[in-house]
Formats: sequence, structure tokens, C-alpha cells
Amino acid sequence: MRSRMSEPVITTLRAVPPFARGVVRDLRVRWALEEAGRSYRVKLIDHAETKQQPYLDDQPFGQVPFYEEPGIRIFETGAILLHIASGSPGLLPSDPQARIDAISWIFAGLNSLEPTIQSLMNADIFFRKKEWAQLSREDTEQMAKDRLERLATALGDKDYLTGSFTAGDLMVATVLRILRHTDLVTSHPVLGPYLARCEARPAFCRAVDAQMELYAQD
Ligand SMILES: N[C@@H](CCC(=O)N[C@@H](CS)C(=O)NCC(=O)O)C(=O)O
Repeated sequence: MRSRMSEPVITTLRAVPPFARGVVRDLRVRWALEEAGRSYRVKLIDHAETKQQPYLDDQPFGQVPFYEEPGIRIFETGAILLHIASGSPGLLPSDPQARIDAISWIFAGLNSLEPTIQSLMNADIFFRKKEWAQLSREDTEQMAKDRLERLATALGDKDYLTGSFTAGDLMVATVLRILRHTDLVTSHPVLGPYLARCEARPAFCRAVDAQMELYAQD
């Protein structure tokens, strides 16, 4: 039997507000490890500790998750996902074009989709009482909708972005989930079924259940 000491360890927050449960970004890492068939351990940290040394040496922005395995320490979910996926053909195909397409979608999720989607989440949740957020909400929503339409066009009638499921879908699906307080994705004729397809994967179900279970006692 392999020692649990060799398992990857995900550092994540001990407690989060209700709106964040099920979308804390450690979900990306849990899901990738589940898809790769790897067990893992979780290390819990208080929010205040994330803003102090020694945690800031590991995660310069004081955020979660942080990932470690023997000989490797990684911050940023994109880098963590690439690392896990590079050892898992189910997440990153070996064919050179298929592989780089999947990697492109990881970056697209993080760089072309997440900023506009997170801005709408910020306007609706974090800054909802600020006048500037209320004044700019319509434009913020339109920017997110524009990106969603581009995504839907790229997906077309395929089940997944590059045909079969990859780490690119994993990243994009977790970004789309940030909008679960709206119906922009769930009511979309292309993106709604796409997200549901990703969320029906057994590996996703195990990952999200594990995150929800962690916060169930609060
Ligand atoms: N770009 C980072 C973002 C990480 C992130 O936003 N983490 C959130 C939790 S989902 C966090 O730590 N929030 C608490 C804070 O920023 O103080 C990544 O993808 O790893």
C-alpha cells in the first residue's frame, strides 16, 4: 500500500461564506485529481493566515488553493491543472494539436472568460452595495454575455470544446459555475447543457461533494 505521505496535498480555506461553497477554486484541483484517479489530502488554513508569512512565501497573493506533492510546490490553479493533467491522458491528449488545443482552453478559461465573469460576480455579490457597481452592472453583464456567446459558438454542437473532455473543459466549466447566482449559463441553450454534461461526470460529483462536505458543519 502506498503511504499517504506521497499523496498530493491541497491547501484550502477552513471556512467560506455560503455563496462560495461549491465554487472555491480548490474544486479545480480536486476535480483534476479525481479525473486522474489520484487520491489527495486537504490541509485547512484560516483566511487570516493566508495573508501572512509563511503562507505568502508559497502563494504570493494570499489565496487558495496551494498544491504540494513530494518535490513539487505550485500556486495558481492554471499551473496546478497543467501539472496534474500532464500526467493524465484523459485530461491532456498526447496528439500534439489536441494537446495544445486543450491547453489553449485552459488559458481561455482563465484569461478570456474568468475576468468578465468574475467582474459580474463582484458587481452582484462583493460590491453589490456600491453605487459604481450598480451603475455599471448592465455593461458588466453585457461583457460577460458577449464572451459567453463566443464560447457557445466555439463549442457549437460538440459535447466538449475539443471533441472529448479535457482539462480545458474542466477549467472552463469551473469558470462558468462562478455565474451560478444568475441564469446566464443554465438557461443558455448551448452552454446550459454543456455545463450540465461536465457536472454529470462522476469525478466532478466526487470533487464537489468533498468540498461541500468540508463546509457542511458551518
Ligand atoms: N488566480 C488564482 C485565484 C485564486 C482565488 O481567487 N482564490 C480565492 C478562493 S476561490 C481566494 O483565495 N479568496 C480569498 C482571498 O482572495 O482573500 C488561482 O486561480 O489560483
